[in-house]
Amino acid sequence: MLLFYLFYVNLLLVSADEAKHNGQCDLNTGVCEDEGDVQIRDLDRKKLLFYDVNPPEGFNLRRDVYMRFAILLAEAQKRGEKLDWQLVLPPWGYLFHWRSESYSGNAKPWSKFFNVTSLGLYAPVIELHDIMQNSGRYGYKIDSLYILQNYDDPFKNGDFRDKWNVLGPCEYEGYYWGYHNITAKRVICVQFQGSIEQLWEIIERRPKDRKVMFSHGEIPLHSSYGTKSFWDCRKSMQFNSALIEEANSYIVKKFNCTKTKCSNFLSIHWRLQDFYRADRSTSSKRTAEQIDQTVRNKLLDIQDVFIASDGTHMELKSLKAELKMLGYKSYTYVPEVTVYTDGQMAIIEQIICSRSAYFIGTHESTFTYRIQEEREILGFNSDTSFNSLCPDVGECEKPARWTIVH
Ligand SMILES: Nc1nc2c(ncn2[C@@H]2O[C@H](COP(=O)(O)OP(=O)(O)OP(=O)(O)O)[C@@H](O)[C@H]2O)c(=O)[nH]1
Ligand SMILES: *[C@@H]1O[C@H](CO)[C@@H](O)[C@H](O)[C@H]1NC(C)=O
Ligand SMILES: *[C@@H]1O[C@H](CO)[C@@H](O)[C@H](O)[C@H]1NC(C)=O
Ligand SMILES: *[C@@H]1O[C@H](CO)[C@@H](O)[C@H](O)[C@H]1NC(C)=O
Ligand SMILES: [Mg+2]
Repeated sequence: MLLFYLFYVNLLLVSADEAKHNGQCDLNTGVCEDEGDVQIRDLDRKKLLFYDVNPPEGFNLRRDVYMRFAILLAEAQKRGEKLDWQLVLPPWGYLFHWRSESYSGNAKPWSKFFNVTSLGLYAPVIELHDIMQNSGRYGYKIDSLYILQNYDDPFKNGDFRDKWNVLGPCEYEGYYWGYHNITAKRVICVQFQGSIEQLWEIIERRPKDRKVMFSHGEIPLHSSYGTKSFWDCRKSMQFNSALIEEANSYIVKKFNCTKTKCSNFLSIHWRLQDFYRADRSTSSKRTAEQIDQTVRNKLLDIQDVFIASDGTHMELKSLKAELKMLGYKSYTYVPEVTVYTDGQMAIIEQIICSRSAYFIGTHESTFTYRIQEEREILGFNSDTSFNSLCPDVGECEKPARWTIVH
């Protein structure tokens, strides 16, 4: 096929009087590849694993989906298998929560949020734009795109077990992260449940495939949640250094703390907006009261409270007023320069929370989970991290403790 292609192109070349080029040339424009394009062939020798995630999922769940794929690949390579595979980092398109960002269609690379070098020390990763820059002028074709779907009845016969089942060719309704020039040679729907390790079985259906994509990457589950590999991967997810610097300087300025683990402020993650539900949410009054109870019960020598929240201006004003009445000084992160995007500001707030003496999060929020993990990595006593606000009404559940494994 490739031979035929080159031959055909060369014929065209000759007729276009551009015989001096030996590489590939665009059939429409007659433009021939330059030296940079030679890298494509190197990339072509790599096998690439792509995935996308259900559009409504937020940033912090997506971080967990990344970990499932990164661990899948890293674990295989530790066994000496799949050494020629790389994981393509799916750029960050428009997310529901990023309100102030107009949807420009420009998906953001991972490097805006994370240190990709550090990710790469755990698993072989590559940013999508790095592939596209080298994709030549022919657009980009994925060999097989598998669209994962849940089973209608995951607990059939009372047990949830690993399984998958090919349904057949179907349509992709996604948008390839906004890249109009990516297509797939074949699109296949697959019912799937259970461990992500099963993806290798699906890939092995077509051993010649070099570029394989899974849509709905959130469906396969961790095969080893909370294990050492889980934490090794989690540790490699270092944030972009400019965001860390920004959080550092905020912490120095507001709390005069230069240590990693600060002792003089408490932080909370007060999740509202789409999370709000009468039997799950905590009012500003009850939030302030719980902070005060914590400080008293734990005998913390703290007057400063950092608030991370997606609440409205009014909600925050109300919480700050409640805290003031109880004798606390409260802080929110407001950037001095508007160079940071919504997603980046959320990370800066997470970093600040991860360094406070004590943290209280929102029950069942993945934004909170990521802060708790960060605190485990920094070596805080778990008692200071796995706490969540009790809702005004209803039961007050204790958060699960996923403590670090070294
Ligand atoms: N700046 C800021 N943004 C927040 C905060 N809490 C939530 N957000 C925004 O809302 C998004 C949270 O959505 P997710 O990442 O899905 O996390 P979650 O909604 O808390 O958790 P799940 O929906 O249970 O997965 C973040 O990425 C932010 O954009 C906060 O404290 N500060
Ligand atoms: C990214 O992470 C690597 C590995 O931990 C580190 O050596 C490097 O300094 C980091 N880059 C930046 C810009 O901080
Ligand atoms: C595909 O599109 C992206 C931007 O959407 C562009 O950067 C890239 O050069 C294009 N590649 C090809 C092969 O057309
Ligand atoms: C900041 O902390 C240092 C010790 O870590 C202390 O010497 C200094 O007085 C503090 N500054 C303020 C303004 O509190
Ligand atoms: Mg969410």
